[in-house]
Parts: sequence; structure tokens; C-alpha cells
Amino acid sequence: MSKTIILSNRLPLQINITKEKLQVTPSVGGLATGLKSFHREGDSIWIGWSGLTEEEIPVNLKAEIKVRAREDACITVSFTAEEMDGFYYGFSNRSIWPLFHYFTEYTEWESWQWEMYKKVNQKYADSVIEHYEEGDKIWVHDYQLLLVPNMIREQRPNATIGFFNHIPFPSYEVFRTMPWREEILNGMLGADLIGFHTYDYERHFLSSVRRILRRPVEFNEVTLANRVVKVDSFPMGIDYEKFEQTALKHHEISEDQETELQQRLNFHRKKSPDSQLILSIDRLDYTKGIANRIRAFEYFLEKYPEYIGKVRLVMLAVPSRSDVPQYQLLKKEIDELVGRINGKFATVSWIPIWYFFRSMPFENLIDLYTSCNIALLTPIRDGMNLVAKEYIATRTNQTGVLILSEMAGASHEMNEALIINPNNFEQIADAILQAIKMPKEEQIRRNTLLQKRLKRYNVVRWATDFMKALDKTKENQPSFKAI
Ligand code: ADQ
Repeated sequence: MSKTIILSNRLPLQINITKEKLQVTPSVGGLATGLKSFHREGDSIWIGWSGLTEEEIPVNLKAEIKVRAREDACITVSFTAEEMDGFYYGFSNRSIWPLFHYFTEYTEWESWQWEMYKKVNQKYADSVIEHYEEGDKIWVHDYQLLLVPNMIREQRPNATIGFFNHIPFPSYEVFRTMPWREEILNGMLGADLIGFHTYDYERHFLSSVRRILRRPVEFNEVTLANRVVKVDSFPMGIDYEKFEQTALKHHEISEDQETELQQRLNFHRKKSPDSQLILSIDRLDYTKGIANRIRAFEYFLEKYPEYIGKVRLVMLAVPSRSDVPQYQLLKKEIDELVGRINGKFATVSWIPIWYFFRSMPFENLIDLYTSCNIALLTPIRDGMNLVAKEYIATRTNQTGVLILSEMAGASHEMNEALIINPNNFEQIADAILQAIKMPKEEQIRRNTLLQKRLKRYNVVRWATDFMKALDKTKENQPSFKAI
């Protein structure tokens, strides 16, 4: 029976070794959390990296890791520390990530990192070939694996290959600065179907294909010598039911007693009806606009001082890519900003910013989502932003206000949120005020519409739509018809 082979840089599980014993935890991050439910429901295997380099795995545990991963239908690909350095911390996160998010001043172009990117992409492609059987469908994910579709195509010309890019695709004027732009585009065009979160990313990609490769592009199709590649947008959803159901259970427990978080924050809805908690959750990344958000919150307190002592920003940042210098600098900048603002405004009984720098178990995440009446998400650029969708899914009584950056892919589908420009502090401060003052009926009206949409276009629907479109594209391929 044919299966789907999912391929991503990381597996949805993170394997650690403590005292010679394996510890397996779920991975944090948009792709892993989103696609996990599709993987669980379908007949698929997932190929990716376990999170440990070859040097970190003792010889006697190598086989055990493979067996453990297999229990979750996962297959591990292993890499040396040097390979990870060049491929992941290097080219993926110092070249492609900043370029695709328009942070051109952060991009580095190192030939050795590019060589490592090619080498590691080849390893992923080889692992797919090893597990591939005629009739299987292959679904490659994200910017770390842009060359893989064509590497598979070279070895299996008739394979059905889909590719989905989880981050933005930049405009031609930005993309053209990439030294290896032809190779990247040709790598992606190895797929039958290429998916993006939004129509804009799709358009940018097609424009680069037309202008850089000079390939004929008609509507959303690229014609190659013996195949046609379809490009389309598929806005990713979340596992809506999981968030909704956990939030409902959470409400039952916390209706009369304070949760641990509420105790720590010295906050409970019933005790302090005037107080407001503003939530922000992201990976610690310069694209997420965390520093801007803190400055905008400072500006809000200056502009509307009557809210000093009443409003708090609860900021959760997950450690991420800490081997890349810009992330270390950002961490320092945020630590200093939080310290300065708390020093400036804090009173004996009130601290304006509560900052957690760590990953959190799912239950605590839900506790945060349900306890905070406002969510403030201000990315400078973001492919989609699943946190925005998760927040809305947990608002089971339909109250709560989402303030969302127009630079997040999610803003295209979430018009009922208060949409802001993350560089406009005046607008953010006013949106916070509007959120605080928004009548309950208006909150409910906005969230009801948002929830209806998110419920329908959940992550399984997203994945199913993509796979259906892939089948259809394949059926129409001239080379496929000829067999
Ligand atoms: P990310 O940049 O990782 O994803 P996002 O979509 O917001 O961003 O997903 C983050 C995920 O991590 C969410 O599911 C959230 O619940 C979880 N998370 C965040 N903080 C956490 C914490 N402290 N503890 C535990 N879990 C936490 C990339 C792109 C996005 C795109 C996704 C999916 O950058 O734009 O939406 O892929 O395509």
C-alpha cells in the first residue's frame, strides 16, 4: 500500500540523552506542532533529524534511538556537528532565513556553508530514496530543504513530490541578491506542486522563476521541458479541536480556583476585574518584533498613564538558534529592555512586564492563552503565525482581543483582529487601548467569525487540501500520463 513520506529538517520529537538514557519530548515550533496531527491520523512516515549530532550519540544508543523513533513512525537522519554547523546554523539560518524575512543586512554568503547545505540536502534526499516505494507521495517541508525536491526527481523521475514553504518568499528584488538563486529555484521546481501560505509569496516566487530562470509562467504554472509545476497558496491551520477542548477542560478546573500561573501572576479575573493581561508568545527571533513590542508597550504606558498599575504584558519567548550571533544579541537587548522598563514603571505591588524565557508544557500554554484577555503579536515578518490562531481557538467563551501585525501571513485570514503595522507605536498603543475598552459583544462578534473559519480550515484540512491538489497536479502531468 502506498504511503506519504513527510520530510522536514527536524522530527516532531526531540531526543535527549541524560545519564545514558533516552528522553523523548515533542518539538516546539510551528511546523512540528501543526503537522503532527496529520501524521498521527494518516498512513505516513516522517523523516528528519532527531536533534542530536553523530558525536552526541553514544555507540550503544544508536540502534535504540532508531527503534524509539520508529514507534512514532519517524525515521532519523544523522549528521555530524560540522554538517549541522554549515547547513543549519550556517546557510539555513544565516542566509536563507534573514533573506526570506527581508533582513538583508543580516545575510551572510559563505561558500563552505552553501556546500554543506547541498551535502545535507543530498543526505535527506537519499534517505527518502531508501524508504521510497513506487506509488508513494513525498511531501518536503521548508526552507532548510529547498534543493531536496530536485535531488529526489533526479533519482526517481516519476515520483509524486510536493513542497511547502513555511516562511515568506521574498519579492524578486530581494531574492535576486542570493548568489545561488538559480540552484535554489531549480531545486524547488523538482516538485510537482509548490505551496505557500499566501498568494503574495506565491506571486513573488513565480516572478523570480520568470525573471531569473526565464521559464514560461502562465497563471500559477511553470512549464519545464517535460513537466508542469503548479504553484498555489494553502494557508496553514491548527489542530483547532485540541486547543478548544483543552481550554474547555481548563475552564472547568480553574473556574473556582486559581491556576498556578494565576497565583504566580497574583491575578484572578474575579478578584481584579479592572486588570488586564496582555499576552505575547514567540520563539526568540528577530523576525518576531519582540523588541518593538516592548517599546510600543512602554509608549502605551507613557501615553495612557492611567493604566500604570492595571495592565501587564506577559511575554513568553522560547529559546531558539542560540548559536547564531544575532539571536544572542537579541536576547541581550530584550533582557535590558525588560529590565529598564520594569525599573522605570514598577510599583511595590505591580510589575509591568512578566518575562519567561523558556519552552512551556502544553497545559501551561493553554493556561496563558485563556488567562490573558488580549494577545499582542507584532512580527516584523512572519510566514503565517500559528500563535494567533491558537489564541483564538482557546477563547471558548468568545471573549478576548487579538492585536496582530499586518506582516504576518495570518493577518490575511484574520481581518476581525485589530491589525497593526509593527513599526507604528502610535497605532499599537491605540490598539491596546481599543482592546481594553472593547465591549464584550463586539469581542464575541469578532471571535465568533474568526473561530468559525479556523475550525473549518484546520490543520488536517490544510494537509488534505494540499495532498488532493498534489494528486490532481500529478494526474495532469504529461510524463505521468504517458506511463
Ligand atoms: P514559527 O516561527 O515557529 O513557525 P509559529 O507559527 O508562531 O512560529 O509557531 C510557533 C509554535 O510554537 C506554536 O505552535 C506555539 O504554540 C509553540 N510555542 C511557542 N512558544 C512556546 C513555548 N514557550 N512553549 C511551548 N510551545 C511554544 C514557522 C514560521 C511561521 C509559520 C509556521 C508554520 O515562521 O510563520 O506559521 O512555521 O508554517
